[in-house]
Amino acid sequence: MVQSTLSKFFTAEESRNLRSMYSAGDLEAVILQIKRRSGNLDNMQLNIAVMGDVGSGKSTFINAMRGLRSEDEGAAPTGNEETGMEPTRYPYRALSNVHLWDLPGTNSFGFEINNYLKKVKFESYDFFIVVSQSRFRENDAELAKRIQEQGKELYYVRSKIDNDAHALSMQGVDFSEGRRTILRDCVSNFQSVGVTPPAIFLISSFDLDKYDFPDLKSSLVINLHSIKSNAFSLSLPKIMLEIIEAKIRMLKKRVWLMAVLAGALGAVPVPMPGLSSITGFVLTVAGLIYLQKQVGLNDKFLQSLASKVSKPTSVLKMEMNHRVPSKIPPVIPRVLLGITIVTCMIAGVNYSFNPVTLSIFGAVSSFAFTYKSLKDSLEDRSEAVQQLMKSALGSD
Ligand SMILES: Nc1nc2c(ncn2[C@@H]2O[C@H](COP(=O)(O)OP(=O)(O)OP(=O)(O)O)[C@@H](O)[C@H]2O)c(=O)[nH]1
Ligand SMILES: [Mg+2]
Repeated sequence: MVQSTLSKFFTAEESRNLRSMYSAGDLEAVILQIKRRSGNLDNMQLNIAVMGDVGSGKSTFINAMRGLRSEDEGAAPTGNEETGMEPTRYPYRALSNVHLWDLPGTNSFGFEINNYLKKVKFESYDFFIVVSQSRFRENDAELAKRIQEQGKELYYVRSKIDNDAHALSMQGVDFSEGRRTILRDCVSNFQSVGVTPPAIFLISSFDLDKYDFPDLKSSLVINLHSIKSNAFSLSLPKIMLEIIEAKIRMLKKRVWLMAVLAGALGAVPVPMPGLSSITGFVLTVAGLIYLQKQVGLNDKFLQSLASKVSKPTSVLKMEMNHRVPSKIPPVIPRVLLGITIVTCMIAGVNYSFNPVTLSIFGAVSSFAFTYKSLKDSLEDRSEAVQQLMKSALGSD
């Protein structure tokens, strides 16, 4: 369904170039190219999820947005027509590269919200329109909460307001008075569950010139740029991950090979206790230096990048939320010490141990030590690259 994050912002050729620039070790060029793109998001595809309970009026709303009636060709099926259990995409031609996704009703798969969110791939949408009819529902609040937790925004749409208007007039209540009451009620319901009240629109999908329907459409146009920018910022770690993943996969294989080599060296019977650990340690340090070069994070690089993105190096480092992984992680000396002690103990207390047992111990401990240290370091570094991207391109 929804495309990969990288291809949402870059063409296939640009994506290939970004990956090959990173493989060639030019992390700075990758970051600067992505920064350039952040200034021009016109071609970005924006996915708007239209959510809400079964029958709340989602499909009719999408048709209304697209200027279609239910019976028109290409319109979303509405009412009693069979509605799919898969999200369906409809182009919103009034805004280029914007798609409206008709999602199954929130209660379509039972009432377990996590199950529902997983099924509809909730995280893949950039913006949300939650459609609700006749009264505020628990599900609306829960959805809004989940959306805001992702750092994304939503519009809250009270649909079928023509029915409310009719009911109000039957009771002799002025619509603007009723409208105020509905809005107040929505706001206080959101607040009572700790949700910042979103923009609220009272609409009828049958009266497109009335109520808040025109307002909703123009708000979308006005906010489009900020919605796109927010989506782009939130996507930066994922974009970076997609760029670096091929190289990280390759490096994982190398980590494995280095660990096997350390294990093989550790198996060689040596007269001096602890020597196999030292061999493993030396190999691990060599591996760490290699990973540092390959992943491309060091002080010199950070200084150069900081000047290009106009941010102090210290801020970049801090926001990376990681130590600059140019030093040996503090856990290594401790692990090494532990291994040495254990080796010494085994060798010292049971000096008459059979050499095969000692070889097996040396091989396993060297392998495990090297593998764990390098794997952790690689994971740290790849996460640091993602954080760095966010920090280098994020606003202050
Ligand atoms: N009066 C009135 N009826 C509406 C409005 N919007 C939708 N309806 C009716 O409400 C019923 C359900 O509308 P749908 O658009 O199919 O609702 P849905 O949320 O897509 O339903 P599911 O796909 O089954 O979850 C239909 O009979 C629509 O004609 C509206 O603005 N006013
Ligand atoms: Mg529907």
